[in-house]
Amino acid sequence: MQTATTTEFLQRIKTLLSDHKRLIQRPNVPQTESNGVFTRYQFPILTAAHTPVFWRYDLNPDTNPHLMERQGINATFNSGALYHEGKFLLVVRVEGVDRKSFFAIAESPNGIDQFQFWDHPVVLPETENPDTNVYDMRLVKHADGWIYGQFCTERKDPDAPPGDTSRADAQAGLVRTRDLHTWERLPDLKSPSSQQRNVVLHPEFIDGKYAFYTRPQDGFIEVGGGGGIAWGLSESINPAVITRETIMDQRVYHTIKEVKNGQGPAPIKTEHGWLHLAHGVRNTAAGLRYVLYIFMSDLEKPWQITHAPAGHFLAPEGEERVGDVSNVAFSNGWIVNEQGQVFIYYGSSDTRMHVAVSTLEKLVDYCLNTPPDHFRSAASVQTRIELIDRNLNFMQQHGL
Ligand code: M1P
Repeated sequence: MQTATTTEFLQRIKTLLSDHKRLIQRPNVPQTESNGVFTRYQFPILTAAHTPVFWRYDLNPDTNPHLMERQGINATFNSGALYHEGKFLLVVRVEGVDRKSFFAIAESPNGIDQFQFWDHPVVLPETENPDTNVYDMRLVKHADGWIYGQFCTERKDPDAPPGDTSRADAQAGLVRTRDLHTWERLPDLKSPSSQQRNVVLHPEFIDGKYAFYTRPQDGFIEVGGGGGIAWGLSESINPAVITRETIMDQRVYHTIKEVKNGQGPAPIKTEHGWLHLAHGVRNTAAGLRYVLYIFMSDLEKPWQITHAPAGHFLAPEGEERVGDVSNVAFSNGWIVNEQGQVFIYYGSSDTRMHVAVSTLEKLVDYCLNTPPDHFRSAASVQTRIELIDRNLNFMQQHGL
């Protein structure tokens, strides 16, 4: 027979579970305002509160009589994405209160709500040099038949002077899987750069080789002289070794990618070229500002950019602007469905996940027909005056 205390304890668990279920099942709704390029959805699709109750609480009254959260979750953000067997899957960067990130799969039937975590996080095999922290996985279905995960593996910099407990070394970790349950760890990518982050595998072979978008950097935070999205080829994937990196999208003074940039998810193939989503970073008096931008590269030569709209495509707004690292929009996952809808998954301020929805047709149009950057205020004014004059004529003709 259950005692009154046990009954009360079980009732508290039931309340936790039903609150959680209500959160997961809350329908998401498109925001009423849209800039015509994409539509944001009103609610974050994943927050720390979306992680299962049984990941955080010890549910046994003998070992946790106060029903306390024993292993809190701090954030759920920067997720890779894959449409697999009819499901929208995110490989989420989950960060515990212990500051360690790990990966966990959340699935949704429609890509905009009901994201539910699988019962267990991903068990990521380690190399002989264990990762201290892992984050920001990109998922790529490659032409070779495997699903690859590329992520940042971070370890303490072995050359850090004594007493420097924050200097880190970032490299590109690689795993592969066929079912997203069992993962094979491959050696970390070797490249000419001392550090790497935001490394993404191109989904097709190029001249029979594996191709990578990389982000060479000199230090853990500063990219130093090596900044920009780069391109490199590797004869094999096990191990992946790039001997030559060429910058294909460089940082530029007084733009949204002045300080650094990085490839987002793997590009999407369209009849007009490869469609890319990336993040650009600039400095402000309030710290770094991360925004998303889009560009297109040549179908045969994906390292050659053909169209580059000026400025940001999506910037953090409203609650997205506030979090553990404020003023950050970051994306490493997007999905195209059979109807050509594009689900853009982005993390805000290193805290939560959102979705914005567009279509391939709109994104290609945005890419091909948005004016490029002319890098000077006077040139920007000129480009805008051309638009204004065309519009004033149109309005006059149509009695607007
Ligand atoms: O904190 C903002 C972002 O910082 C890093 O991005 P980048 O390598 O371009 O500086 C990453 O750690 C990313 O996860 C994070 O969102």
